[in-house]
Amino acid sequence: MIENDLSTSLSKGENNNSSLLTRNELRKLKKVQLKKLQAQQVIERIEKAPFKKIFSSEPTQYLCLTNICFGGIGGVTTEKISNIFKSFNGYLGLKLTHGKPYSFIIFNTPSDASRARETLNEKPCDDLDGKMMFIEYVNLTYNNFINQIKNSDKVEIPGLILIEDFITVKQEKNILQHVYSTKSWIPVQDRIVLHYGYSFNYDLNEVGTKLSNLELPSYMNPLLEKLNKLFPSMPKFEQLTIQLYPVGTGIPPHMDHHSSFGPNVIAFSLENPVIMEFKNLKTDKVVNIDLPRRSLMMLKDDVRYAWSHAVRARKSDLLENGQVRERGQRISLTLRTVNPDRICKCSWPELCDRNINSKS
Ligand SMILES: O=C(O)CCC(=O)C(=O)O
Repeated sequence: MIENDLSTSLSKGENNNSSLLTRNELRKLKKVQLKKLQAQQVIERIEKAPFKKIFSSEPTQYLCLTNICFGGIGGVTTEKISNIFKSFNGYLGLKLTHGKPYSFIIFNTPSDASRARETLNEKPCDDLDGKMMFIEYVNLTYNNFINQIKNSDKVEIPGLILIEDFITVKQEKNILQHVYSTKSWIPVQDRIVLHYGYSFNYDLNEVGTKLSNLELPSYMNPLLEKLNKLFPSMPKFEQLTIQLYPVGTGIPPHMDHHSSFGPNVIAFSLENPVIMEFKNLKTDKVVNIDLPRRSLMMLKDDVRYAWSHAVRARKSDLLENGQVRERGQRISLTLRTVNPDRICKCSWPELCDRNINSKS
């Protein structure tokens, strides 16, 4: 089936110069076209829609990378892909999908998108270990893709990674069973918390004392294994905080102490979603991000070192589509590494506790 499509597309003259190619070049070209068709067919199958309905032959401002997704070959990350595209004029942002084989790049205008596509499409990419990107224009009438893009392109907080459905339903059930059967909860303001590895000093947002239960609970293992696969260079997490937020409660704006903790802070959301409020401490820009149930949020770079985050204490959240969502009880699991020497070498000295005695 794919071979047939391939011969048709080559004979239709989509590659007009194919008759001038050597046999070796023709073989390579066929291989590339085959991979491209395979990627397209996977999308058609997932979307249950034909290629022509999903993609446009005319440039639009939205590019779809049909064979690139989060955690794919070479450990694709937001940074890797945004580094590739941000040198092009009009680059606005990207949405990597998780669990689906495609991603989106958003440009200001169709001609901006077209310049990037012409440069990168079907060319080996050094930043992706030589892998080629197959790039198509998203059809503006294909709402399933347009909605996914629109939900993501309004704001990008540098360093914030959100992976939906990171935790399976079964894993969530298992974790919740364990968490709810634990007796050693500590009250903090209106919520209750559990600490593993190290305690957490909520007055200073810094690391507390080393605990006797240094091991993280074994129900965390599947999440840690998945994390290691996606981010192989991630160091071992030494501190886990579990928080139970009854409806109406939250956590005040804070930034995890720079010198206590390492460059990556990870928080999982269980049982119910919540809106988290982020504030850029230099510009005061405020951005609300919806953290879905069973998602992973990673804070690194700017958002780790130069933004505060908070869950406002209230009983409902206003969503971007204007709907009000009632809150439900939420459990969060926060993972941190601990800086052994309590020294921070971040690039935000003016916001770093090595320079200011911050009690944020
Ligand atoms: O509830 C959360 O997801 C985040 C908790 C948090 O900000 C923290 O543990 O510092």
